Amino acid sequence: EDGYRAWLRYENVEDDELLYEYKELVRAVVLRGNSETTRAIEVELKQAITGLLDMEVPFHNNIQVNGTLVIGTPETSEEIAGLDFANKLETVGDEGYVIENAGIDGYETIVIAANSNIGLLYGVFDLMRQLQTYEDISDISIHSAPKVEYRMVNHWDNLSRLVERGYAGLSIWDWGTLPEYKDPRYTDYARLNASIGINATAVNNVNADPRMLTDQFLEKLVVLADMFRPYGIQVFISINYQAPISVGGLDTADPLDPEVRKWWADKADQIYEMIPDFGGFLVKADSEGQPGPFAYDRNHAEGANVLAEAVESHGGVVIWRAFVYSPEQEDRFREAYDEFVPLDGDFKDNVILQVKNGPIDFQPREPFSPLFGAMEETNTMLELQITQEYFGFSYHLAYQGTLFEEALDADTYAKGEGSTVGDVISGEVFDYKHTGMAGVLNIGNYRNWTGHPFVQSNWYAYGRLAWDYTLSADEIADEWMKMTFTNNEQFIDPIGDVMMESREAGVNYRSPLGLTHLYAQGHHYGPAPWTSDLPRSDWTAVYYHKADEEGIGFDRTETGSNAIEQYHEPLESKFRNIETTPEDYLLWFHHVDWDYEMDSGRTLWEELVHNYYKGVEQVRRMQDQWNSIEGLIDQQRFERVKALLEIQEKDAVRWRDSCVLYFQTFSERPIPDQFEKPEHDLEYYKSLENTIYIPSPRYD
Ligand code: BDP
Repeated sequence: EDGYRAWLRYENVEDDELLYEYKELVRAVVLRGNSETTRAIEVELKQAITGLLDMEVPFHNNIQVNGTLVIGTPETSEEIAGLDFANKLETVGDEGYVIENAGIDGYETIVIAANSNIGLLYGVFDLMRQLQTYEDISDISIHSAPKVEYRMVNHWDNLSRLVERGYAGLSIWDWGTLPEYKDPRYTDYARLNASIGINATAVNNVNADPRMLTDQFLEKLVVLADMFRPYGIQVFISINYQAPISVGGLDTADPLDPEVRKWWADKADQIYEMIPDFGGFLVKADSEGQPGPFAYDRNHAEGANVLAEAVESHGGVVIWRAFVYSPEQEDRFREAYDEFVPLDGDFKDNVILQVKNGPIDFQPREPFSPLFGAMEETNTMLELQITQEYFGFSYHLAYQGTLFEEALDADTYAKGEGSTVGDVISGEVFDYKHTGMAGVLNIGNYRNWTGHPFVQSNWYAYGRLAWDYTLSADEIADEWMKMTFTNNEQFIDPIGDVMMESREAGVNYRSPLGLTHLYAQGHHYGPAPWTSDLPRSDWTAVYYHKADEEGIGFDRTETGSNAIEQYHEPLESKFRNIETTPEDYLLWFHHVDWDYEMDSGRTLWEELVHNYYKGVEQVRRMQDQWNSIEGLIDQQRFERVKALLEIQEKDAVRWRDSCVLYFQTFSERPIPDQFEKPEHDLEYYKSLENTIYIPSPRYD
């Protein structure tokens, strides 16, 4: 098992009774409609049923037997039109679906009905998921519709095929053989995405190469768009703001210059001529060295609107990232909010602001970005990271479903209690014209897409939550394990625990209690809480932890940067008061005395040490649990994960010892007796920063 099929393995149902029942319920298929998507459905179903039920399912022109699966829209299928489904179909909208048992012409059937062929495809994937996870489908009733409009993945893929923050090989886009060679892998990519409801992909790095907008790359993109279309996936590209100069030959990229406007409009016309359902542009501007409107004294809204205008008549959108921070500011936490809130109302309504879940950068734990709940008149979407830039690349097991859930469930209080981030981005809190979620995917051409087999679970969880942010990380992990490994409870129970604990373990051995960004500069793999001398202070670790003899943590109250004021009440008051600040976020908001008494009765110093040690213990427990399932899954993936957990344990110890020894130089307090002592001194760990092998690709 090489992991290529990911969660679409369609292995034979192992429970005989269930297998018999499924075979009775799915004896034949009547699939209505004649489109690329219905053909994709046919291929998928044949493959799935052959695998799951070990039989070839016949496709009939009309219902002839009990146990027929009837698939169609009211337009394409008389059978569906004849059912009393109008209301149900209205509630599921363009992309949703209904799966139900129905008696048609005296036959017992399972019906998958939708308003569009894409809805049918999603319904088919759902039904197959029911089979893969051994659910009872004898009395099935599922009504499902996505809660956000754009369910997008972002690839930070360079045209060279190096993937920024990608840990699974080269880019899957083989630009060199496109447009001539249509790699079947592109279709498998589309299938995996469609199976979890993803409907948009931005194919190139946000640190964008302007050549993406040239004819040769657009011709390549046409092929990808054609291959993704049957699966309901729209393509987007990241653009470089200077493109009017670098590839357009103009002498300015000023968004208010009429020639620049015309250039973008013509470019958009050209792209839509080639790809009529092109999604639009994704933009990183005036951030980390990327060009943007600031060079011309224009703000982000002026910068975004010229692009929005260009794609507007074609139904396109511009996704403008809010990831901005400058070294001059006192607190990076504040910046995106300070920059964008004054512009609320100035963006065109086909602009969507893409905001990372936390105010800094995909850290193991961040409070939610206060921009969620602050932009009443600007479509605002959420950006999450699927790739594990800050979670041990493709070497550590760190299921992100729990992080995504925490971000989506965070209450912004924008309109009183119950205005979660999920509610904001789905347009429930403010009346957004467009809604969306983006996940930075960064898979590569490794056979199993993600390197660590468990990074696939982040991709899966992201898609499922983008479809429905009210799902729980727990149930998603359960589905994913069953589809990816086995339904055997002896596997599901312990490994479910491993998954659910893994992210917390990663927080504990790296940056517990609200510490953040203690990484070695550049690659972001190992620890370097001591980094202090860099060209930008906001790239150093000391900027974030502010440890001194008194204590540790970033004061964001009124005596510090006062970033807490960006939150709505009652959160603001809650975070201002050290006593009511949740301990998980303590050092995000307060500079805390080493002897401050924590809920456990331990001092802050003791608690910090306790958490670092706990993180390592958690990884050791994960190892034990993994070792206990040997024999229940294929040996190939078993051995690989086992070895990766050994690496993770070593890394966790290095993180713990580096941080505890380093912070001890400030606290001047002992490591409590019950804990094993670090094997080496601080100097040794510091020396590792520059000598230890980091399996990181060059990413620029
Ligand atoms: C940071 C990454 C960097 C990205 C940047 C971004 O370290 O590689 O370019 O985010 O989101 O997390 O633009």
